[in-house]
Amino acid sequence: MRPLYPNDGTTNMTDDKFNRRDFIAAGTTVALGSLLNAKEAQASAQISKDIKTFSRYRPSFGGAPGSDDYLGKLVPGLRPSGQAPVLMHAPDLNKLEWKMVRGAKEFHLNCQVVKQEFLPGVFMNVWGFNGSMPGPTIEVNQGDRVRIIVHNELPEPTSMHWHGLEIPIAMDGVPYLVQDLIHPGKSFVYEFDLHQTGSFFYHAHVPMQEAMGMVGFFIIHPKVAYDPPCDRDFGLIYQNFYIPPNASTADAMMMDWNWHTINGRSGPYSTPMVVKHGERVRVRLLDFSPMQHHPIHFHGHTFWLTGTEAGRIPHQAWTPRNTTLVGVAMVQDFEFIANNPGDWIFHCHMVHHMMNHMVRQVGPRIRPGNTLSALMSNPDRIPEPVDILSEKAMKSPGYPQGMQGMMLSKEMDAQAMAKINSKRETKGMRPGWLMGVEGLMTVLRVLPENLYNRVMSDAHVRPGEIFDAMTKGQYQNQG
Ligand SMILES: [Cu+2]
Repeated sequence: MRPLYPNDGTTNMTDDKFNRRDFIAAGTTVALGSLLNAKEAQASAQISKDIKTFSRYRPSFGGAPGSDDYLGKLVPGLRPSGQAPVLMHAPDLNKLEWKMVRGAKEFHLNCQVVKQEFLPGVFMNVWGFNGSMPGPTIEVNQGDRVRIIVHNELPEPTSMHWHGLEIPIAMDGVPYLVQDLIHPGKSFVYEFDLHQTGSFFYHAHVPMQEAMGMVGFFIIHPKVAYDPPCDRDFGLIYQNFYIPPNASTADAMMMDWNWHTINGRSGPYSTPMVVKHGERVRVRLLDFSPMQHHPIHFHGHTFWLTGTEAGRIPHQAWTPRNTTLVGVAMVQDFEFIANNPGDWIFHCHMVHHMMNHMVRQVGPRIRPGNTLSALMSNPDRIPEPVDILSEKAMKSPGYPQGMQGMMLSKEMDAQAMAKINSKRETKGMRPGWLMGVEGLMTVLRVLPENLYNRVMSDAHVRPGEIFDAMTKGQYQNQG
């Protein structure tokens, strides 16, 4: 075979077998060869550059560990330093409104039984605040004085704790030890000053109420954003519940779980986080599962652990990670430069946490064409379950049990998918993307500016359009 590069000294160009046609072919190869050489040289120069410097627009190493730019550690966002921080966005959750009353930001927190939609059309009875589980976010500033009036609309007494806050003992919310229980129909006024900053949270200080979902974020921002400033700030609360297959009410006494939620929804109903290519992004992870810890993993980027439930970590102690273990009642804040365009999965790595409503051969949700409400409306007619073992693939030894139909019942699929895909945050993702996102999984989308604007506008976007454009590099590369 003729060598690819005739000019590399291994081919005798005066060989008498070398005819005119070969000459033309060789000419083409020479041209192709120099083109390839040029391309290789370019690639080699690029990788040397990517090792030495950090680019906010392409995956890159950024110099020696210990340098400020190493893995983007201290690379600022696109907004300047010295400004107020961006507000936190917890997908699928609201903020708790306040009014200034007698020198304090006054909030009303109503403890309630809540019907929370875990998946489209799948409503679960849990406990929360102001119509939502988890509750709405309290978001304030360092130096504020807050007054939080807690109204108990639950069928039993409660008490509220402000997790991580250094406040006077009478405000700490532990029943009997520091205050009397707040009885149904009664209220209690908590009031205190805030000298801290960070990702804190509030929760009922009654264990079984915690297991029923009674938690919410309590975010305290510094007046001026910490350097390097972030362009985006997200918050995610991880929880799990045991809800028997034929029921819709969480059983808080079970030391087991089969449903998982992020901000009150299961994947793929959790709304993706959408950021612009090149931005600096913070994500605050709070685990408020009753009994389960979550190793949270993020693809395509390396992030820096910059805070805990106790507040900001000094730069010197930040650690780079791809997975971070968030224990019960812990928070991990992390930051990264979104320099790798794509729809990146963002998930707990425990295999059983990447699934929903795990059941075996019981429950209406594995009976094709049946929903819980259909079953409950006609309890005399119990439909046949799916005989998973009659299916060929299921005869393989060790094939996982009951893996089918974990996401949604078949009857609900079309409607549910339409509900999920009608959100602008999901526009242009691959058709069928939601089959790969369940339980404690969500998606963080890093979109180049032109694609970001298309997704976040009202434009109709074809399924797969944005993903295709990213894989084909059809965007302006600012780098
Ligand atoms: Cu987990």
